Amino acid sequence: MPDRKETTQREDSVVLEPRKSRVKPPPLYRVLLLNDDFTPMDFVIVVLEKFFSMNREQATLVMLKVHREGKGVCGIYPKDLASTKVEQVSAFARQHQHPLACVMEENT
Ligand code: TYC
Repeated sequence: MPDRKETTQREDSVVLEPRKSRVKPPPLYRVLLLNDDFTPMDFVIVVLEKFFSMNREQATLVMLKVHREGKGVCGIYPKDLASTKVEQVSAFARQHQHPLACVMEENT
């Protein structure tokens, strides 16, 4: 049995048609920053630039959203990369003695 559906065209050439995949793609994860009363706004902007490749304007908008609404999405990644971002941001915040919290959640 051929692995894919075959169509025989005129002149006997054969086309392999695209077939529906039966596996679902792996889930993606949102990486979020949580608000607190102590981490300086400028530090949060630096985090967003350094770890999430945002420019100053994007970083400022996300920081202000977190400040006003309590949390905000920094990026959406496969599980391993999301987990690495959470670890990197948490370690960086700890080194600078800020309580900034970074978490991940499945992007359902
Ligand atoms: N709320 C902080 C302040 O007023 C700023 C802040 C923003 C802290 C975003 C954490 O994820 C955060 N200095």
